[in-house]
Amino acid sequence: MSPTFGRRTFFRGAAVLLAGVAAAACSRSEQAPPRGFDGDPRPLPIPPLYEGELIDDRRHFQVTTQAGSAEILPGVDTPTWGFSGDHLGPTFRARRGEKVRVDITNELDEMTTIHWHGMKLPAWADGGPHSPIEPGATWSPEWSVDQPAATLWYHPHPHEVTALHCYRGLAGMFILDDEVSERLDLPHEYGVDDIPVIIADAKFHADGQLDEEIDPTFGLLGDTPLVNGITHCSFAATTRRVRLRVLNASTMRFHHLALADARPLHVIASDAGLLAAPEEVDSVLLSPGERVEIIVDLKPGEEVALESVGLDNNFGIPTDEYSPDFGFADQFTLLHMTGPGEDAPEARALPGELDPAASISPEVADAPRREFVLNTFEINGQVMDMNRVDFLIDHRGPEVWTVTNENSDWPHNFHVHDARFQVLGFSGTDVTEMAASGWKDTVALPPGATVELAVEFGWYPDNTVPYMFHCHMLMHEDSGMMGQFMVVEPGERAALEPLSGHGPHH
Ligand SMILES: [Cu+2]
Repeated sequence: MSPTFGRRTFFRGAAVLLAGVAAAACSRSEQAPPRGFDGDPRPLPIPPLYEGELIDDRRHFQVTTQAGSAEILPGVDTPTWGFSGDHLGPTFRARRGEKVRVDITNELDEMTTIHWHGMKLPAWADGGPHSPIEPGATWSPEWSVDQPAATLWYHPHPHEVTALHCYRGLAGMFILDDEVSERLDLPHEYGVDDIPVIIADAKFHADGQLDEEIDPTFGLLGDTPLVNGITHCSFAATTRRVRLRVLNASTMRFHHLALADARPLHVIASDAGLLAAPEEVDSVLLSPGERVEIIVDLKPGEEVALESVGLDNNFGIPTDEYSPDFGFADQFTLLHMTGPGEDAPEARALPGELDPAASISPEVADAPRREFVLNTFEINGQVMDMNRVDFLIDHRGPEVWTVTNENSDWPHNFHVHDARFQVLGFSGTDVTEMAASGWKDTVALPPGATVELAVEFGWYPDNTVPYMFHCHMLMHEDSGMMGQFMVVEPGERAALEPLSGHGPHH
């Protein structure tokens, strides 16, 4: 029996968007489901695992960025971009202590960059807007993995066109392992019981081409959710316990994740690695760029779906006719799951302790403090300028950053490169769904909210190349909601090489 289409699955704008496109498609709920959701679900595609070539203690990876086409919708070829393939990219895997080198050859006909989201690494290797890879060129960053096990990801970061490059399909997962993660009794067989779940969204023209019109308010916010690159899919578990590594790779959409039968989620890891202990929650909110690892136990023959359930509070955004609808009340079935056969061995008790080091808080009583105010496309009243370095960090210790969303009816989030942070607390909002456990690198901000962060940086002093901090709603980032900082030796001044036509617009 195939899983049925849940009552929660509908999209408020679907009736309009689907008019004349899929009017004939049968719908089992009153509202039409997004396009591609009729019929039985297809098997969840699993991006290939890519462990590179280990030579001595150096792991060597090679990828291309290329154009292709993919069957995002069943039976329809949609032009897409991918890494070493048509759409999305392989899942990189490396271990703490290893050196990593990646050769990225750009086979697209325009410049892009590749950024390692969540990685602590030298600024020249970070892949931000200052590291363009021109068509036909190969860029070869190298770094040493020196951070705890985590689910990271990689995606383009060219100034002003990041959203479009990600939307076309350039996104992949980067799993890091370490001694702690390898010792734990957690599902760890990639594609079997350790499953990447890359959530994105799209909007389509009638012919199945991606609709790339960038709305001045919503950017490339899509009406159709995709998991690992396709609509409406199902994972057939062969074990009673699965670990979902969930990445919100959407350019603009937040997802409030829950299981369809409202059973609790067991969260084991946040953006930057394992929690100190599993946390049982009813739901978890992922803003663009955030990750969460959850454990789901499935009985033989059982069916359950991972859903995006609407937020009753609309993330603190007024629901009057003047306020934009960013989709916080939308409900989607993201991924159907079916349980294993009767002969699947019982799962053991979940470890009570995961990574004890994750509970250690940085000492911030005397730490330097900085304030960031987000408003429309500006941070602290300024839009991004690739020739302006906003501040220097010339010490090895943590800092306390206070970030405020000053907009009354826009959501934002905040991501810091070469860093991880703990959320010290939120104020100025009644919304409580923001993911705040453990070490993170991206945090969601409802309208009016202030969040206080204890931030730790990777120490790779370099006064020539900056790191980025920005809103990870990619249309906001592309529109200027980004700034630059450098990590430098004590007392050192910035020596940023001025860019002259070095960006995407030559
Ligand atoms: Cu924003």
